[in-house]
Amino acid sequence: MATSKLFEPIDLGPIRLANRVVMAPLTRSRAHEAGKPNDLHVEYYRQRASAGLIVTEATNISPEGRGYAYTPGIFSPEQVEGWKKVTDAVHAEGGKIVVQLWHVGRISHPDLQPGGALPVAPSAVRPDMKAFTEDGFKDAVAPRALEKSELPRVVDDYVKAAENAKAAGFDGVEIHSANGYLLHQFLADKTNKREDEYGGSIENRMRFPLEVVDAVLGVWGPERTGIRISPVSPANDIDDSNPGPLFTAYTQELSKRGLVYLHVIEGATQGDRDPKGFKSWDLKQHFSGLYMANNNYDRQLAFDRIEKGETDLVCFGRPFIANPDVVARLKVGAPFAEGPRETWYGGGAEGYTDYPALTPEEIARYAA
Ligand code: 8OZ
Repeated sequence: MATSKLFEPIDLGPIRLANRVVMAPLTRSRAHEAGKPNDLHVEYYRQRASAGLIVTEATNISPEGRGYAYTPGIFSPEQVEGWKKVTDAVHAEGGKIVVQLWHVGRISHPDLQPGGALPVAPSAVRPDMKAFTEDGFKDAVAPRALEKSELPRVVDDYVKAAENAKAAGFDGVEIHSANGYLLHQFLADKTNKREDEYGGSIENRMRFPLEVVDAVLGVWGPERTGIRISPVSPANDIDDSNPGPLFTAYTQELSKRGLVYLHVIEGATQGDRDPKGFKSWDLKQHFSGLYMANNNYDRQLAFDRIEKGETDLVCFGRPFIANPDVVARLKVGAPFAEGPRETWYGGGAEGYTDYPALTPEEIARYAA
């Protein structure tokens, strides 16, 4: 049985986490009915409540913010009701759970938009990719650039979602500012070509994301608001010509506002942790709250980075798909089961809620 600080409690603002293992936001596309979490979601998250903290799958703040079939939302009363059952189940197991607030921006498709409208983005730059619709994958289209006069309405959608998150019983929220979605599209110069005060300089490109952050802080306060960034992951055709100064400035602004944690996808998702020598963890020195490291962590690396104080929390993603008991397995050094990719997205219980935890006998055997 390993002893590591990874398994010690830590305070996330006013919330005490039982350990420093975080379940990453994982899109699983099982909300088949109007973006409403159902009984399967309740069971799935309940099974995984031994994580110190669960960050839910990315959750649409508005119909416009939706970019993938079968993803859940937090804009309708029915969705709030569905999430309330999830948070109750996690809390009953002694777990903590925050909801990840998501607007995909240009990573959508008219088939997924109200009235078949174009997806919205800072600028009309078409992503080079396919969108996941209810009729399968379709080529992405050029989005419509948001008018400056519309931006307060989008901010208000975040506020309503944040308020709904309170009604749904979450412990806090994580703002999704990563992986090439709306907020990242404003930050990055490949996708932001605006000529008003929301584009151009770093200060201007940060303006809209920070307006969203400030609005969400108005609902939850800094101690219950975290944020996720991915400074150099090429996900969703995003790129910036100079990510170092951009993400340093952004981190400093977030730090000034006292956000409780900074969740960083270090390097390229499922790839290099420091592509082109960019060490995302250097951002920790610019942030006063807790630092949450993510991307391909294994047990040893998690132990090492926590021990050296290089991270405060370690976020595991894929292991949580096929292992509801990630923490117990990490404690005894048991191997992780692998879940086949075919059941990662869509479908029902298969490959979702049917992965067993280790039995007490198995745990004892690994611990010996
Ligand atoms: C995988 C598939 C669909 C969406 C992200 C929300 O990258 C996602 C996502 C991941 O943050």
